[in-house]
Amino acid sequence: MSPSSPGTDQIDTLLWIGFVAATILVVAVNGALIYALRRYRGDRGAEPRQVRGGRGVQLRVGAALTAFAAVILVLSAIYTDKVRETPATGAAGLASAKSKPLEITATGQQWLWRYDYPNLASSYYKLVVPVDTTVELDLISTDVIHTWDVPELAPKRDAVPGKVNHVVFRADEEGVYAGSSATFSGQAYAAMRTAVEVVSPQAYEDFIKRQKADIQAAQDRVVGLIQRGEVP
Ligand SMILES: [Cu+2]
Repeated sequence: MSPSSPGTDQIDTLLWIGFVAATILVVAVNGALIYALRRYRGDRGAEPRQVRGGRGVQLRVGAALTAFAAVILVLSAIYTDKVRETPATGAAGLASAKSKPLEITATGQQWLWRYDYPNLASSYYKLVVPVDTTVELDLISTDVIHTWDVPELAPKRDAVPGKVNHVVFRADEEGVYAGSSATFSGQAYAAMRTAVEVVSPQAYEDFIKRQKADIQAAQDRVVGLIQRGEVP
């Protein structure tokens, strides 16, 4: 994973903590087994000698394992807490999102994602957001449960019918981030992908203006056709 937002940094760190802890345990347990096997290997056919550990050994090993578990627990709690912090819009971000996050609605429906922006523009599949800006996605669904998952930018979250869930993230670098619908939501769920394009605030403003103008032009055309009687 290559984290590109403050929250995913912490998730990445958590994954590494878990991985290192698991590695230490695997090496320690197997090392102890191999040591014990070699050290106390009896002669072939002879009865091996019995070894008894004292109470002190048990306590010391128990204490060491407990301390190890406690360290992991505390680290995990700290980083999990940091993941939940809302990052603020930075200096390079969208000016109008400095005091409150840029709010965009993401609608999951079988089988695509639709994004509605504050100026009534909308887009399908691709979400365009400004860089260094706190974005709040309001996740809703029109049919079944979908999961919005763009791992490099945010923790994944469900879009549940009749409920609004929120994802808050701030993309630190411009680029395109791939995402998917991470819960089985019917036949074509595998094709229900999404992408987040992170652009400069100016490019974002241009994009939503263009989208809105295109939508308006298409609506005008349809209204014109109906008025001229060209649509039955
Ligand atoms: Cu889905």
